[in-house]
Amino acid sequence: MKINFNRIVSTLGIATLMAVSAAAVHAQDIKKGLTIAFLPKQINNPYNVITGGGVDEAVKALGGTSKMVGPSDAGASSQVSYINTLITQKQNAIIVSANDPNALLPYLKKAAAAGTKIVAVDSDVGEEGRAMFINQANSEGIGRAQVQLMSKLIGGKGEFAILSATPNATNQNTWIKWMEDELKKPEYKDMKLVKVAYGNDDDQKSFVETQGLLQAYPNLKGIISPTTVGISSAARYLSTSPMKGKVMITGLGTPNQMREFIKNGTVVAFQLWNPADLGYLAAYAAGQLASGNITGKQGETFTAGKLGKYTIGEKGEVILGAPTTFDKDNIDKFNY
Ligand code: RAM
Repeated sequence: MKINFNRIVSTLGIATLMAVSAAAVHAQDIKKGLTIAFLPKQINNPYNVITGGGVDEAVKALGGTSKMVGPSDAGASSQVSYINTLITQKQNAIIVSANDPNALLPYLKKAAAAGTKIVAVDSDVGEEGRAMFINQANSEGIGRAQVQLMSKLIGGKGEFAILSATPNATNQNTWIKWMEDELKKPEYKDMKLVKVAYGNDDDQKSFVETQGLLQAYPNLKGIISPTTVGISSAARYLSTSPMKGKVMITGLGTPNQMREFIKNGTVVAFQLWNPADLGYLAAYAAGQLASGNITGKQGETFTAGKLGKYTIGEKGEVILGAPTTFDKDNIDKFNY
């Protein structure tokens, strides 16, 4: 066979040129000196600190400046004053996880009118209040999986309660709605949801609420806590209670906060996604929006650095991926 070296060389040349120009276009695509602020539900929650780390990493990779600002409590209107300050500072984008979507809406609209791109992450503010929502996983899937896990843990039988975050948190309320829907299936006919309690993503309040649930419902077999603050407080309470081993706690927690409770047998299994990846993805979305590369419309695609390419779904939603289930066999593989 005759090898045509000229052809190989020129093909390689074209390929190299294409790669170089693609990289150049990509670099030009991002606005210079981006300013991106992350406003979590509360700043002193390890989950949000990890998410903020992901935001910082991505904004750095985009050549911009990031900061995390927010309240120390997850109260309904405690995020408002921060939005007002960010408007005055003319940030290019705000990434927000809402404690109460209704309380934030007018202020986020004001920010958008002033040219700031709004990306909701973790807990949505509703379509009117943002260009995109970066969801950790499919909300229906998260809700259904929590009930499936609880059913497995208590053998499909008995009373259980939910220990949620704040009463107005969009994410927890959406998940609870799907949990209730899952419970309608015939295979759960012997399981009964007796109460939804709210620990407000406050460690002490969640601890006291756990104690209250165990006292009020002596036949309680389980607690689902779909919040990293709630599940770790509930596990801490249970770990020294005579009900340890008799009541199953599951929900959404960070492996680092839950490790000791898995190891000492208080908790058998729980779930979460990587909060750092969530922040990283949200920051890339914010950077691409602020650079005018996307608008948040369904079907648009964008690249999110090391996480690769994402397509915007219905109502501006982008899903990070499927959650992980942690137990004693895999928990040590995770460090967040
Ligand atoms: C808490 C917050 C957050 C939620 C996680 C699972 O840290 O309520 O919004 O996504 O738990």
